[in-house]
This record gives sequence, structure tokens and C-alpha cells, in this order.
Amino acid sequence: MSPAKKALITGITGQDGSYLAEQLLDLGYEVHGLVRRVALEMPEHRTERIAHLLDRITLHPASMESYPSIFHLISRHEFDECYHLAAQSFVAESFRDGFSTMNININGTHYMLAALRELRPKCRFYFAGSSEMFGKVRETPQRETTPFYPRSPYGISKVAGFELTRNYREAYDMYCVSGILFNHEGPRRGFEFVTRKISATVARIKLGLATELRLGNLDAQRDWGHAKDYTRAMHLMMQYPEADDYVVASGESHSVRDFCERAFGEVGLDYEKYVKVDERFYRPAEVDQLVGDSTKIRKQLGWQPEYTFEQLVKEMVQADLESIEKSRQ
Ligand code: F7E
Repeated sequence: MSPAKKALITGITGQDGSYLAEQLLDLGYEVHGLVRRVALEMPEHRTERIAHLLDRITLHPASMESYPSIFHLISRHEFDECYHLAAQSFVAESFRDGFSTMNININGTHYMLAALRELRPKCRFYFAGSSEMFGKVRETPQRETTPFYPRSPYGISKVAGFELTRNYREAYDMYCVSGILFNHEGPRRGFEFVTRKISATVARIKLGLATELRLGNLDAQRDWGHAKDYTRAMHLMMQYPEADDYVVASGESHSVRDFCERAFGEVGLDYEKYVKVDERFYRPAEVDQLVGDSTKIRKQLGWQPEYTFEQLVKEMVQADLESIEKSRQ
């Protein structure tokens, strides 16, 4: 039997990191995670999404802002695959503090690539690209060849990471891929993102704990899928003999308003009675409409999403209802 493959996941405590870690463990991988020191100091708060995996994975403290800490970690383990998911990923926050978003997202990616090149040039590298790179879209639907036009410091940082990843692939003959993932959600999504803000507030309203939901632009349209399907796509990309870039998307676009309507409908309520538009949640520059064309990954790698939009919304609302009810017992 060949030895288990060793994978390193940066951002393992996040939504995608936690699903990916589960999937890699199921496939027999030895899973390592790079985490901030503070996560190890307060595991009950910072590692909630991977609490059920802690006895099966190895966590290493390091910082995306420190090349020596990344170098040190990579020098000590012969990783076969590295999934670089760590980032400041909240677009609105990137307008408030573009400098730290750029620093973590661009330099962090560069440090990972540079350390791998120096120490483990055979290790495969995955970069978490984003549909935010398309921004003010140049064509619809967006595919791998669509030009980028980012509309936020976050989007700009992802374009830089994408280009760095491509450049390491071409200049140093390293196996480096980028997944251009459209929005992907689920019950483990952070509360600041619109889908989870909606599902959590719907559950609170239904259970009498809240009376309204304040949102920004209800007309923004996104191509929403389930994070579990998208982390499966990350692994698939890394198994193909040649490194390449792929769009991962459902191909369906829905507005924030549609999401509200369906989520409130799930508990028998009319969203129009509860949703209030609040200027504070508008962004200085918006990405109005995204919809992806994922023909390439579907044809080349046989990827197919298992969740529909309707199932996604239902699962998120039900999970929030259950978790509030459980916390009340
Ligand atoms: O916003 C609108 C908001 O914050 C979606 C990240 O994972 O996906 C995500 O980025 C839309 C925007 O996600 C509120 O203006 C209205 O048009 O859930 P979001 P995002 O910005 O699309 C991409 C692919 C990534 O890579 C990112 O890392 O919803 N919206 N009202 C609101 N958004 C939020 N957060 N809160 C509101 O109250």
C-alpha cells in the first residue's frame, strides 16, 4: 500500500477548510492545518468548525504575514498537496481596511509559493481564486477566458494571487492551479456574509428573537452553490495530470431578494414584512451580477454539483433553527 498523501490546508478553520479537511480525511489523507497562534490558544472559539476533527488532524501555528513562520512549517513536512485558502475574504471589510487585505492576501500567497519553490517544488499548490475577480463583468456568463475587472481591494488582491500562481506555474514549472470559485455557502458560513446573515435572522425572527432584517443592496445577483460541492472541486483539480485553472459555479443567478424570499418562505413568512434596506450595508462599488460557466471542469474533470439553490437555502435555514433551539434547551 502506498503511504497516505500529506495535505496542508491554510485557512482550515474556515468554512471551506473544514469541509475540505473532512473530505481529505475520508479519502485517507494525512491532514495538516496552518492556523494563527491565537486559534491554538482559544481552540473552543477559533476552531469550532473543525472541533470534531481535532484528534485526526495536526494543526501548526504560523502567520500569513510572516515568511519565516511559513518557511519553518514547510521545511518540516513533506507535503504532497497544499490548499491555500487563508485570506481576508469579506469584501466589505476590504473597503474598510484595504491595506491589511492586500497584505494578507497577496503577500500571504507569495510567501506560500516562494517557500514551496525553495523547499518542496514537487508539492501541488491550490489557490483560492474568486468570481470577485470578474467584478464589473466583461461578458456573461463568466468563464476562464473572461477578462478580470475587480471592483474591491479584495477582488484586486485575488487577481494578484491568481497571477502569482500562474507565474509560478509558468516560470518554475511548478504544479499550481487556481479555482475561480463563485459564491459558495452552507450552514458553516460566517455570519457577516449575506446568505448566513439572512438564514440566521430568519431563524431568530421565527423563534421570536428578532423582529427585522437590515440589508444593503437587494438587487445584487450572485451564483450561489454549496461549499461542500466546491471543496470537492478543489480536490479534483489537484488530481488532474496537468495544472490548470477552472471556474466552479452553478450556472444559476439569484438576487439577494430571491434568497430572502425563499428563506423566509421556508418558515412560512413574507420577507417584505421584515426586510429593511439600510444604507450602511451598501458598498462603495458593487459587483451587480455574477453567473459562471463551469463547462470546463464539468467536461474535463467530471465535476457536478449535488446541491440545488433551493436545497442550499433550506439546509441553511433549518440548521440555524436547529442550532438556536438546541442552545435554548
Ligand atoms: O455579499 C449584497 C452585497 O458578502 C453578496 C465571499 O466569499 O463570494 C463572497 O463575496 C452580495 C453583495 O459575498 C448585504 O452587496 C446586500 O452584492 O455574501 P457577500 P460577496 O461579496 O459576493 C466571493 C466569491 C468571494 O470570494 C468572497 O470571499 O450581497 N448584500 N446586503 C449584502 N452583503 C452582506 N455581506 N451583508 C448585507 O447586509
